[in-house]
Amino acid sequence: MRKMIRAAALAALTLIAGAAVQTAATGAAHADYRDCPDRYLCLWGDGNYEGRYTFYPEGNLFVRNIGDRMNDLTTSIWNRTGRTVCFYNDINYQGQLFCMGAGGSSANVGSGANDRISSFQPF
Ligand SMILES: [Ca+2]
Repeated sequence: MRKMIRAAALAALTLIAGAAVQTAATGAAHADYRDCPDRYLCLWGDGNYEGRYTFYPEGNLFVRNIGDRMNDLTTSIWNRTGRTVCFYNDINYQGQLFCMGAGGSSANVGSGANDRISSFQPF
């Protein structure tokens, strides 16, 4: 029961976030790799492309602050864009963690980068 209430609250927050940031798709749970659209960069809060998520279209890959909802929470990534994307520990592209080539994916970004991403940009 407690879990259901939390899910409902997160869904409500997602609606608010969706209204504020129309370029990025976000959600609380139940997204997996099949929900990541072609030409999008997709980030998930849990391993194996599960949990909370945020999806960014290829034309909107300069994200200097990922925002409170996903800050320091990313564990898995699928880069379906045609660009290499580099990820950073801090906002404003500071403290590079790693870069992922076009079409790359990682079910778990590893202990050095897990739950650290705060910004990213394409190259
Ligand atoms: Ca960070």
